[in-house]
Amino acid sequence: MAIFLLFLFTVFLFFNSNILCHPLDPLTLSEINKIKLTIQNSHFTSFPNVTFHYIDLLEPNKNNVLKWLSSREQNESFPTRQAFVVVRFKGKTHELIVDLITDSILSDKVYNGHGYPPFTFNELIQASRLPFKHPQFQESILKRGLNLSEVTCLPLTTGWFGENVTRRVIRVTCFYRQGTSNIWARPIEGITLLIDTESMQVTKYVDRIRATLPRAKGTDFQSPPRSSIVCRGNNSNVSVNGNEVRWANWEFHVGFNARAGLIISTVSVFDGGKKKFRRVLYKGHVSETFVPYMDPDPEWYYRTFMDVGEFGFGRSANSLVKFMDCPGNAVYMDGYMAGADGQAQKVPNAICIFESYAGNVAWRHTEIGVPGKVIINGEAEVNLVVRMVATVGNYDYILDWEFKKSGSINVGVSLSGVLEMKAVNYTNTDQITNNIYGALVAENTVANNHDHFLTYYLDLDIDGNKNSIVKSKLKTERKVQTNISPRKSYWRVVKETVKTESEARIQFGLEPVEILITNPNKKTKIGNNIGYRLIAGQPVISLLSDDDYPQMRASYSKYQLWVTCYNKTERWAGGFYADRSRGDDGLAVWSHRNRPIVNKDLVLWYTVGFHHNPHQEDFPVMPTLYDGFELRPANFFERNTLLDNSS
Ligand SMILES: *[C@@H]1O[C@H](CO)[C@@H](O)[C@H](O)[C@H]1NC(C)=O
Ligand SMILES: *[C@@H]1O[C@H](CO)[C@@H](O)[C@H](O)[C@H]1NC(C)=O
Ligand SMILES: *[C@@H]1O[C@H](CO)[C@@H](O)[C@H](O)[C@H]1NC(C)=O
Ligand SMILES: *[C@@H]1O[C@H](CO)[C@@H](O)[C@H](O)[C@H]1NC(C)=O
Ligand SMILES: *[C@@H]1O[C@H](CO)[C@@H](O)[C@H](O)[C@H]1NC(C)=O
Ligand SMILES: *[C@@H]1O[C@H](CO)[C@@H](O)[C@H](O)[C@H]1NC(C)=O
Ligand SMILES: *[C@@H]1O[C@H](CO)[C@@H](O)[C@H](O)[C@H]1NC(C)=O
Ligand SMILES: *[C@@H]1O[C@H](CO)[C@@H](O)[C@H](O)[C@H]1NC(C)=O
Ligand SMILES: [Cu+2]
Repeated sequence: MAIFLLFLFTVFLFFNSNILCHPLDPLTLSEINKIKLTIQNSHFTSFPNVTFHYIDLLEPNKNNVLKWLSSREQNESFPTRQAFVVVRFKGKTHELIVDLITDSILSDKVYNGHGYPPFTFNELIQASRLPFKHPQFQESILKRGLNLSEVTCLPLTTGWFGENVTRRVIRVTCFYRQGTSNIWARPIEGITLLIDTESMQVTKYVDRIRATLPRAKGTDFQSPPRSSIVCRGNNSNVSVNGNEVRWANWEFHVGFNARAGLIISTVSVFDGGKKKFRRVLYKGHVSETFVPYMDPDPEWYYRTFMDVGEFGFGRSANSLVKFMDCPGNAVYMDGYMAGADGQAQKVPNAICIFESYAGNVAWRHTEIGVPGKVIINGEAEVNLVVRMVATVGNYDYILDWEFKKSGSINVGVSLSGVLEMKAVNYTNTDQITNNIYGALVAENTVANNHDHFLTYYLDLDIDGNKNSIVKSKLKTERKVQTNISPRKSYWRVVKETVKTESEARIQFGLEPVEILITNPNKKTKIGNNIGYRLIAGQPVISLLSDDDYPQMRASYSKYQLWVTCYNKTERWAGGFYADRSRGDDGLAVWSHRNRPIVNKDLVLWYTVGFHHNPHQEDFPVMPTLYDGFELRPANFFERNTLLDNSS
């Protein structure tokens, strides 16, 4: 959770190299600074007390973007260029729409619903410094025989547990740095600090229990640079023009914002048979994450993070490291966002794009049935990967979008980083008699059980806006005519078009079913509906009970797939104001309207999930663990498109 990564990379620039070429281009550095000025010169008279919590492009309407793209040669000006800004002023949350053509505030609405926008970095830093001035905390550290100068405190969002929320608050938890750079491995257990971030004061202090501080030895993960890196030449044949990427048979737009981080949009694939580009995905990105810990103790129960909404993957984006995060042939893009004061900040190299050859086969065949010949043919698989890495406190999420020449898109995440750990007196699993809510991974160190759910927003437009969802169920059939066949069973495909949003909540792994996103208005030459297939990853859903507060806030995590009708404002699965939310905004609420979804503009919401029951190898730092999903053409092309596009 939460933290200060951005500070390492914050650079203030006074020039702007970005030239806008696409209506979905992220806000540039100079645009962000212009927004700040517009708001500064507005009716917020005491500007220094306005804090910026969110700034993002307010996208033009989808139809206008699509119209612009289809006639871009004739039309230079964008449909609109506006920003959506959330500021806090005198204890209230204001939602502003700022027009970037006229430099004016088009609207200013006070938000009175549940939940709050993300904390600013300043708030997080101030909160994490407060314990050091608190006499009871100093005493607690002294009592434990520790040196206050070696203590690091970190802010954690506190969730919602049925209370009437009137103030923004945050928790702070502390660690002992001495002898290690892996601060998470030396938690100072038993202390709870609650901080009112409006007044910046400690409002609750509890020192409840003590546990042996885990030792520093063996916790460090720093190591000399590896020499095993294979440097390949500059063989990427990817064309990056502004934020637009063209590679092999693909063209798409790469965006970035503070909340989602990497955003892929207006994706089209070239059809070598039809000799034209065809649309696949209007927009895709991580919409929300949900990371609930499975420990009901007072120091732990509230750890039920929704990192994207409470903090932001973009705000947690790393400057990618060549040869570690991305190979030598990668090209990079920067990311821009606003600080608490509204000033633009840059994350250099926030995104990398590279051709990837992992030694795999795209297709092959050996034919020996042709008399007098042995025919061997095939193709090596070379893909294009777009990547960003978000480090949200202890965890690192490596987010990949991989485009294949076959027409498939692989989307996935590799988890790495450091576990959240709890200090205990146990030094051996044999001593444990009570429930420790996790696993002993080192002496005096429990790594708590938890989940990771990453919910993707996928506005698919398969060969056009209007799509349907078809379940292809595989049913075992026993009605075999025994007079003509000795077989007793086989499976056949039973296709069902999903009619409504409620029918489209799908839990994988219960029955053999393929999910197709079809365009019911278009068929292949031989009469099949044009479509794409969703190939799901591990079937993982939340196991919390429905009436548990974190589950109410992230109720969408009960199903791995949801489908809703496209609505421009319905984008953040956990609701826009995720901090201290109550689950009254978000995917589950929208889906309960139960709109018809046949031949409509549809949005898929797919959750990549992990139940993380830790093991010793995850300590002191975790080797990557991958899961994801594939969007694969299904009667989209007339045949294997690799044959039509091969050079
Ligand atoms: C800003 O807030 C601080 C603390 O709440 C207050 O003391 C100060 O007067 C405010 N400044 C303005 C210009 O309103
Ligand atoms: C150009 O874009 C503007 C603004 O969206 C629109 O009003 C106009 O009709 C467009 N012109 C053409 C030729 O597409
Ligand atoms: C406490 O830690 C600081 C910083 O590492 C060090 O300079 C100081 O000597 C330590 N104090 C004691 C009493 O060990
Ligand atoms: C929240 O406020 C309502 C209305 O003021 C009150 O009825 C309710 O008891 C309060 N709940 C809690 C948990 O304080
Ligand atoms: C851990 O051991 C210390 C010292 O024996 C004791 O004071 C403390 O209560 C123990 N903590 C727990 C949680 O049992
Ligand atoms: C490799 O690619 C980088 C980034 O596009 C470019 O700056 C560099 O000149 C290229 N080097 C060679 C040897 O082509
Ligand atoms: C690189 O891409 C361009 C345009 O897509 C294409 O014309 C060219 O043949 C490609 N070169 C290689 C070596 O693949
Ligand atoms: C779009 O979604 C918002 C938020 O859920 C809702 O208020 C609005 O009524 C929806 N619009 C339509 C046309 O359904
Ligand atoms: Cu984990």
